[in-house]
Amino acid sequence: MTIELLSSFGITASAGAHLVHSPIDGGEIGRVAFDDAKSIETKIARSAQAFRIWRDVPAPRRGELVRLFGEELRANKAALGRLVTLEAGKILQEGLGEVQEMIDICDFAVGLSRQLYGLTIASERPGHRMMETWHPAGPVAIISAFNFPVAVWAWNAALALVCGDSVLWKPSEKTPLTALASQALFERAVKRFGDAPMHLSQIVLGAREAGDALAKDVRIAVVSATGSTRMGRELAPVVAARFGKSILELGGNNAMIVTPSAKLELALRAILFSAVGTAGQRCTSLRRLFVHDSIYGKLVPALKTAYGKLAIGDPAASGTLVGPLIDKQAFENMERALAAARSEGGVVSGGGRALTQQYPNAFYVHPAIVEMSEQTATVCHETFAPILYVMRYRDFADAMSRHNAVPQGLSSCIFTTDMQEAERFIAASGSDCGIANVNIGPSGAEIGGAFGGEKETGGGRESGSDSWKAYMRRQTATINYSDALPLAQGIEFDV
Ligand code: UN1
Repeated sequence: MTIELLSSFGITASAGAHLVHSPIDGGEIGRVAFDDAKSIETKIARSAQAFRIWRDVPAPRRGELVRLFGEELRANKAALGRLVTLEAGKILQEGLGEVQEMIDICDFAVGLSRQLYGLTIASERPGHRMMETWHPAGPVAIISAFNFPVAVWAWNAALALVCGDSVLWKPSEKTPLTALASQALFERAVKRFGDAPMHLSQIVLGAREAGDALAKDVRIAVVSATGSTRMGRELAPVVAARFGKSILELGGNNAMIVTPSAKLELALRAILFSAVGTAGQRCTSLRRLFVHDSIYGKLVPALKTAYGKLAIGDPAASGTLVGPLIDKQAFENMERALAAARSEGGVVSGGGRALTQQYPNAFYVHPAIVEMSEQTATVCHETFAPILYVMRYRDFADAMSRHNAVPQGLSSCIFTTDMQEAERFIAASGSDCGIANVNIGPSGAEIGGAFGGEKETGGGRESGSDSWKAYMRRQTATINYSDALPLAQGIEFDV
């Protein structure tokens, strides 16, 4: 199946020292060669060259290339979605959803290509005008993670391309095939477009060293990195040391508060999708649940019953809701977190490996619910697995302060029909996260809003709203159309 799928994109992925495994059964699905220092250097030089040409192409014309790419994605949605399932292990519905997210951001970027607006500003001097122009920033490096192997690249690439930048993509070493397939679709769009510069979008394959090489290089204007807080902590100072710009989308520790007035059936469905969807491997996955004491006895048992009915298995099969974890290490991290939570007094339901007989080389797990009396160190740490820590609360202000008492600040939500609680949650003194939802789970954001978060999440914003500004440089121009030369601030300076 893999070979046929890959060949539909015109790729073979059969040579190279790096083996790619499917998390579905642990089997090998391809081989790729990593770039060495020399080939990375060549690619950066080519990217800089492509940028010099692309920045002068009118933005609406640049949008046309992204429009064509969106068409390729539409035509190949089923195949690319299937490949995402095969390589990242997410269920087919989510694989398709991920490609839809790529299509959506392309549409957004096409519209944006005619709306890269700057301001006209009133000058304090007579016969003068001030204006602000957004210019292309330069080559953009995109470092992406295995869990959204293609959509996160597209968020960045679609915007960067209409903004006049070239892009270099280092995908996770766990998911190079979906990257090669996306690049192949992009090349088809380039061909139809006709006169785009060569090497406008390139892939750099490799592990950490490849990311380092991109972070260090002064020719790369923007480094957009998605991954763990640890990765961001190492990468950001390298980019900052050369005064490059970075867009960081790092760890999350997303919570939900369920209040006495909440519609419990809605909350239950939202909890399920956000806590066990993508096997708990979204940066927006629900990890902490604060339940009001008065409804705890109703909601938590219902949740446990629903967990007991989850279909765990082959993510390509229809009806499956929970696919495998990405690899053995992810499973070990889950085990370690559950053991630590137990030692801190947590009561665990679920957890442990599933389908071991059928898939001895893959890592399927039973999603876990862990009832905690306190928000311990383990709860404050992001474990990329389906573990939901559940805590009781009595007082709303106390729930709010515990909600914010973690190092991460990506996504958050409240289930309530009480207007005061809803407004307090999204007020300045409410959730400290980049995303705050009311009666919606923390995951599955639409592309139209800015995506990202605060604190250890890194502060970057990608995707919708005015996130595009991070891919451009701002220039303030003051034009004097008078016959005099008045100085600002009324300064006199005459000989
Ligand atoms: C990620 O997990 O890195 O909001 C991105 C969501 C998706 C994107 C998640 N649209 O869950």
